[in-house]
Amino acid sequence: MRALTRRSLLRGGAVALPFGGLAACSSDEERPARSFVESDSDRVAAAEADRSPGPVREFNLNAVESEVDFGGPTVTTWSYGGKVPGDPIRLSKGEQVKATIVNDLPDPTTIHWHGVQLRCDADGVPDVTQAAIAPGETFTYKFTAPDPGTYWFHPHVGVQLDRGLYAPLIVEDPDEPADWDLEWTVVLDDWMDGVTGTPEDVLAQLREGMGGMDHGGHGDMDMETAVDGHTLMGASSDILGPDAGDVHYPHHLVNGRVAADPEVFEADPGARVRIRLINAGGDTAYRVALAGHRLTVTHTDGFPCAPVETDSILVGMGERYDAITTLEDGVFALVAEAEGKRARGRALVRTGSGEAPPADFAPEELTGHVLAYDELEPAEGAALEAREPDRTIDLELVGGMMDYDWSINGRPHDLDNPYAIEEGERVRLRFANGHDMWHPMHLHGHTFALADSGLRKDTAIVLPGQTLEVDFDAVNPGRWMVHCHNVYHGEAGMMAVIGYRV
Ligand SMILES: [Cu+2]
Repeated sequence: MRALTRRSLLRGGAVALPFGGLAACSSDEERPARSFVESDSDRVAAAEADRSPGPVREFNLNAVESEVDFGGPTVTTWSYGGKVPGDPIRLSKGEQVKATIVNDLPDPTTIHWHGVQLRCDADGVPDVTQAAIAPGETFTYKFTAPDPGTYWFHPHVGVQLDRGLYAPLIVEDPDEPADWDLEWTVVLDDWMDGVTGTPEDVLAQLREGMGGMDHGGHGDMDMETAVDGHTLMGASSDILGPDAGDVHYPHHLVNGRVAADPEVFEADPGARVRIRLINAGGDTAYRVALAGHRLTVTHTDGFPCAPVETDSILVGMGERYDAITTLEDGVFALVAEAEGKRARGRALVRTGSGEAPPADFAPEELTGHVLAYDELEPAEGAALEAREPDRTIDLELVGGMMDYDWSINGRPHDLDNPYAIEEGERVRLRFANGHDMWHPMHLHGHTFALADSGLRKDTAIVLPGQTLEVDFDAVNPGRWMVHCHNVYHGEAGMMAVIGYRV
């Protein structure tokens, strides 16, 4: 599909090609790759200098294949340091991450620092911002983390994300008045690796397409789900639509533990806890609730919002929410329901004596109020300045399960023909989804604002039939991925690049 690109031709010296001479280049938005800011350019270095890089904090990461115990099931998988999730990286805003990774995996890998407005050459996208790190090799990422918040990191190679290669990245704000006593980072993940197969097996089956199968899920929301190999059919959701997910996962992990042997968060009754929710899943949105509690949402994708109370929060892949709650006295389940998939993961909160609820316990808050984007607005100081867009880029989300041919604008995985923007512009992305599958769309290197409300996010759910507009300020030169964070949709082709013109 990507046999010979214009970029590779140009690099190979065949510079005499006329514009428009290749079938792939039909729009005036498209230019040879050399017209765009390179990730190792002076412009990228200058943008980094503008961040006034603070003290350097060093971290060592080792991507390894090893056995990992989920509290019952033990699997052989890939992770950072043999732990799932990997150890969190914590630092203060303005400090520099210096993270050295040793790749002891059998395959090349990279690290993408999800949500961080970082220098482009540290963004971890193979063939766009760096060469992938070969097995046995070492690579050092060094970047300033300018904005406080809840972020995370994972590879950007193939479907490696759907193994155990993920960990939180927490950027603290020393100036933030702490309205809580304790913090609890809660990482959600759908798990199949080493149990029913590998993510590569899953992708291979999905790519066979569903032309011969009844995909189901149309209409009847009470329909049972059905499993065929790695494929799950009939996962319908009253929020996400008739197809909430397509992959069958035997486990849903909360902080690397199965529901039968969950993590227990211990605290005193009355403690105020800041929960940092991260969805590291490959194909599962999670509806999260804490039994017996309401949650006050304070941050979306790292950035503060005006606080809103809710019973539960739906978290798409790649999204993060911070929520505060005051703990009651007893034992409570924090449940992550795999939306539409009739399966759950959980952790427990223990502040007093009492029996833990059974592993399949479903808190009533799960069927209470689910937070929606349109209830949220940015906190004071977190909003983008009011401004009309200088440029709008239309990104049509196309494809389907029949041929598993996901793409943006019908150009699967087209990384060599960036959508052009100019530094200093206010850019609007218009995601148009005319199909019955939802997509969590992620932009690298920027935190956009939903055009309707101004809510700051870097990953936003685009519902079936919805057109979602998001705005960002082009203040971070380089080449930046915009893609679906369903790892199988992304790898199948729902990925593009936005490039700053030189
Ligand atoms: Cu998608």
